Amino acid sequence: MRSFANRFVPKFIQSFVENPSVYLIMKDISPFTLHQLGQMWIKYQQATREISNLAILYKINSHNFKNLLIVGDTHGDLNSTLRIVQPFFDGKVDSLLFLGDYVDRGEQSYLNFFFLVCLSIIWPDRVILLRGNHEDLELNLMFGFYKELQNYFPVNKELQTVLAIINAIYNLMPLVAITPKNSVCMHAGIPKSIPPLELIEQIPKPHVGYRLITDKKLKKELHDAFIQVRWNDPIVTSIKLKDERSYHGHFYYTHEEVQQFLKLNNQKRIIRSHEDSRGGYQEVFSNVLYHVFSSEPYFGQIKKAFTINEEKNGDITLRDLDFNIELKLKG
Ligand SMILES: [Mn+2]
Repeated sequence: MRSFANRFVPKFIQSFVENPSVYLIMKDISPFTLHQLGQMWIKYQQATREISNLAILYKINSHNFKNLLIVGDTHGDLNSTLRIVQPFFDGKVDSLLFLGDYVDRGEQSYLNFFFLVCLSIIWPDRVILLRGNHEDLELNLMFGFYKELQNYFPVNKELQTVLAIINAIYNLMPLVAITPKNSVCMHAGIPKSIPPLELIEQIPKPHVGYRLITDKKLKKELHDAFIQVRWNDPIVTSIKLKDERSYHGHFYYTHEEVQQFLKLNNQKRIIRSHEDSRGGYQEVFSNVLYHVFSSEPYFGQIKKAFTINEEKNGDITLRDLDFNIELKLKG
């Protein structure tokens, strides 16, 4: 079992992380008080501050890098999450990178979300949580998380406090991570403008700070990038659909655009999640765009879910949720 870091972590966070499945049976009773949730937000804020650049574009430190596990959408499925994090606790991987969408659709969004936030508080440089399109209160109203929270917090005033805490955490999450083997990881994909990574780095932190940007053109570019890295989908076609809207009402990007983006930013590949219709894994564009989804089973759409493992020696493997090797992608 991975030991807790020396830094001060409240006891309730430690006991939750040590035995999260105990809480799975408490459907309508929150394992945390409002005060504890507030403490989690403060601790998360401190943890993100400790690490440079964590809020927007996180470069995984190649100095300490050994073995990284990249995880797709888990959507309120704590059972899948608990299988996925096991090799981290067993010391088989030393870092976890989650691509977003921790809440909605599944039945345990509340526990799934705070379990991951707690891991990130304890190991801020080893457990990285990117923001997906479902880390958004408006979406949570429609896709289940809000309703689940109402069960835990039936008193409206309390519910509003909890929502404010959750929103504050959403607004601090990084949007893109770069691995030591030059994989650009983000929830959905590249913005329509095919920006340099330096532009993405300028997205305000917390993500609500756009009003402070006076340059109107820049403000729009940054806001578009903030939305589109969490929404845009790849499209397999030779026809360039530059202005075509995707299924989700955002934009498509092509194989050619992925190559352009990688060349511009001197990176090797993109790893993303977001679309359950692509199943647990897909090599969307040969060698340059990999899709991974990590919640199982997922409304009959995904029978088998996967994660991607990047190792120091350059091996990149596709693994199932119990860390068994399915396929060698590179190495
Ligand atoms: Mn998504």
